[in-house]
Amino acid sequence: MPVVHPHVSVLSEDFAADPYRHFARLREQSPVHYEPAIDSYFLSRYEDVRRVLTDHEAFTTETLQVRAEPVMRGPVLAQMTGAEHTAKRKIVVQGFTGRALQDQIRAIRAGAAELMAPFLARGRMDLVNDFGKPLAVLVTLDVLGLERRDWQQVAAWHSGVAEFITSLTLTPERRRDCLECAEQLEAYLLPVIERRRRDPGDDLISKLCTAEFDGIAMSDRDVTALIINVLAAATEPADKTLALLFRHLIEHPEQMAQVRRDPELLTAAIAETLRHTPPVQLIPRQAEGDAVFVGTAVPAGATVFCMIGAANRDPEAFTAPDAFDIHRPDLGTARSFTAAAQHLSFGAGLHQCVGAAFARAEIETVAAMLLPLLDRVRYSPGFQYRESGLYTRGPVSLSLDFTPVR
Ligand code: 2IO
Repeated sequence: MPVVHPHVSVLSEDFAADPYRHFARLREQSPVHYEPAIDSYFLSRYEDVRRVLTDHEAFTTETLQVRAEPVMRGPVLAQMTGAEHTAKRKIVVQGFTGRALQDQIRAIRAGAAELMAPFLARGRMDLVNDFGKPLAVLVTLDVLGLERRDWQQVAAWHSGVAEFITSLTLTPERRRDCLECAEQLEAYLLPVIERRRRDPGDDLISKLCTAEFDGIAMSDRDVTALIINVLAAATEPADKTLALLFRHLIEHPEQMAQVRRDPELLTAAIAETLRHTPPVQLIPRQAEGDAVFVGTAVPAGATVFCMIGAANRDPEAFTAPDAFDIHRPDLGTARSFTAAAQHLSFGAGLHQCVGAAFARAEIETVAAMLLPLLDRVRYSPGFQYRESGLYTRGPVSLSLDFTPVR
């Protein structure tokens, strides 16, 4: 029987209010923490998390069949293995690097400029709700080649899909609503896919429709799942990362001043934001066989959640891990968006985030535009900082006052 620690439940309100307060105790006293209510194990040590993510044969992504496929309407990239995975991953990587990425950066600039314009003269903006969330959806629509004018509808369907994949528990009613969102999104996408097959353009959907691997093209179901996968993965963490970056820089005025003076430091600030407060806090895997961690056994078939926030704060991996420090020598900024990253915020191993370079470009582009325009940026009077989410986590809002720059 697994040991249950009644004093710390990952599902408690206390944990949800501030997970970071519990990480040290979990790593030290319950590094393989079992939650009976959802029959899952939570790993919090850096070494264990890295092992699970990199040993993709012992810890598979099969759990996504129930955690993602119902709303993705088909298999996503992370579920695939072998030759199929290699080929389809290559196609998606191509859609997010090189010339495609250069075009995307132009679209990000244009979208960001348009969205921030009405707030600049006012000297007040909620970085999450006024700016980050709509921007994340608009940018993703541009990348996919979907109509910008449908953004509110797509955003609404997306939140149902995101709720499904990022919930540890769902009531039957919420589950039904989420599935309904996914079905409507699928119905919206199918005619688009049909049109792109006939008349492809430069966008990612066209690439997915026309790409071939070993002479086999992707089915409508494959393309649908990959579109919804990209929609969720590019939208859900984006506003959170941007807001967390500004939160850290406001809380550390000396580091804010350094980044303003030397914009080259922005990359390090984003990498440290990802390490310190990862927007994706949990990555699920399924144990293929019986496994043992620091003396605790995990049975074959068990669901194992990698706690990214806890692993990134492990003193065995980073010195003074709770400090936000863009100059930390163990961050390895240059590697932070590649397979050699020290932090685990993009995962690790075979299924490491395909969008890491895109994510970096997006946050860097937008933050570099915002910083010079938000002079003396600070929290609005009476603003109370609050985060939400266990799976993906970020500020509920970030109301900022600033001196408009003419
Ligand atoms: C549906 C949490 C949005 C991914 C999942 C299989 C998506 C997969 C992730 C991230 C971010 C999501 N998992 N990106 O954790 O593609």
